[in-house]
Amino acid sequence: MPKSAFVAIVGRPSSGKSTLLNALCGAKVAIVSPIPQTTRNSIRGIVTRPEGQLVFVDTPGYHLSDRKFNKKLQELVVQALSEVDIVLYLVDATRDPGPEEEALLTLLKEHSNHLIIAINKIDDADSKPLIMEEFLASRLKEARRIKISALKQQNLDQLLSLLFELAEEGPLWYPEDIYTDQEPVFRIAEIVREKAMLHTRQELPHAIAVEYRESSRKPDGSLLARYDIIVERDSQKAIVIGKKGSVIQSIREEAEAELAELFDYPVKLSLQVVVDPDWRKDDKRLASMIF
Ligand SMILES: Nc1nc2c(ncn2[C@@H]2O[C@H](COP(=O)(O)OP(=O)(O)OP(=O)(O)O)[C@@H](O)[C@H]2O)c(=O)[nH]1
Ligand SMILES: [Mg+2]
Repeated sequence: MPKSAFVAIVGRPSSGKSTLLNALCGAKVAIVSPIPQTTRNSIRGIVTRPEGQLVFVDTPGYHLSDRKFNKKLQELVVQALSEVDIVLYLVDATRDPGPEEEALLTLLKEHSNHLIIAINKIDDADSKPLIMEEFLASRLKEARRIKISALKQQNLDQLLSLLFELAEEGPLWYPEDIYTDQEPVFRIAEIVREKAMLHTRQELPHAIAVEYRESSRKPDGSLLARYDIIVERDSQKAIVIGKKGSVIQSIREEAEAELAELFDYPVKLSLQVVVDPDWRKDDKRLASMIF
C-alpha cells in the first residue's frame, strides 16, 4: 500500500514557502517574489514518489494585521491547518524570530504530533540556523527539525523522507503525472500578478490584484485571455502602464513567455488597468479572489 498525506506549508511572509513548493514539485506551481504576502490562496502542489503521494498546500504568509484583507489570508492558514494530515512549518533563518513566529507557535501547538519544522535559507550568508534551532527546540520540542535551502534545493530529499515517515498508508489522490490542480485561468492570473508585482516592487506591489475577464480559443489553438490589473489609485495606474505603455508591455511579454513554458498551447494576453480604491475592503471581490 502506498502512503499519502495532505501537507500544509505554513510560515511567516517571505520565509520561502512557495519557492519550496515549486522545488518539491519540480515545476512552477506558485508565484514567488521578494515581496511579503505574495501568496494569497491555498495552492496545491502534488509530489508522487515510489513511497506514495504528498499533496502540499501552500498558504499565505502568516502576517499579524487587523485589516480585512490580511485577516482573510490568516483565515486561510487556519483553515489549511485544520484540513491536513501533516504541517510543515517553514522558518526563515535569516531573520530573528518575531511576533509572527510567536503567533504561529501558538497556532501550531495543537499540531505538534504531526509537525515538521524546516529551517530555510541556510545557503544565505546571513542565516543563523543554530539560533533559530535553539529557539524552536525550546518551544516545540516534539517536532522534527531539518535545515534546508529551498532556493538551492539542499536537503529536500531528506525533507521528503521525513514527511513520508509521518504519512500513513492511503490512496493516491491525483494521477501520478499531475503536479497541481489549479485551473489555467487562475494560474495565468497569478503569473500576470507576479510580473506586475516585480515591475512595481518599490511602489505598489500590495495594491495589485489581477482579475479574469474572458477568454476564447483561436482556430490555431492559442488562447486569447483578457485580465484586469486592479490598482487602488490613478497614480498607481500610471506606474503600471509606464511611459508609452512600456511597463504593461513588459508585464504582458514576460507573462506570455513564462506561460509558453507552462502550457502546451500559446496564451496571448490582453491586459487592462482598472482603478478600484476599495478592492482590499470589498467582501465580494475578496471572496472571489481569496480561496
Ligand atoms: N537565499 C535564499 N532565499 C530564498 C530561499 N527560499 C526562498 N528564498 C527567497 O525568499 C523570497 C520569498 O520567497 P517566497 O517563496 O515567495 O516566500 P513565501 O514564503 O511564499 O512568501 P509569501 O507568499 O509572501 O508568504 C524570494 O526572494 C525567494 O527567492 C532559500 O532557500 N534561500
Ligand atoms: Mg508564497
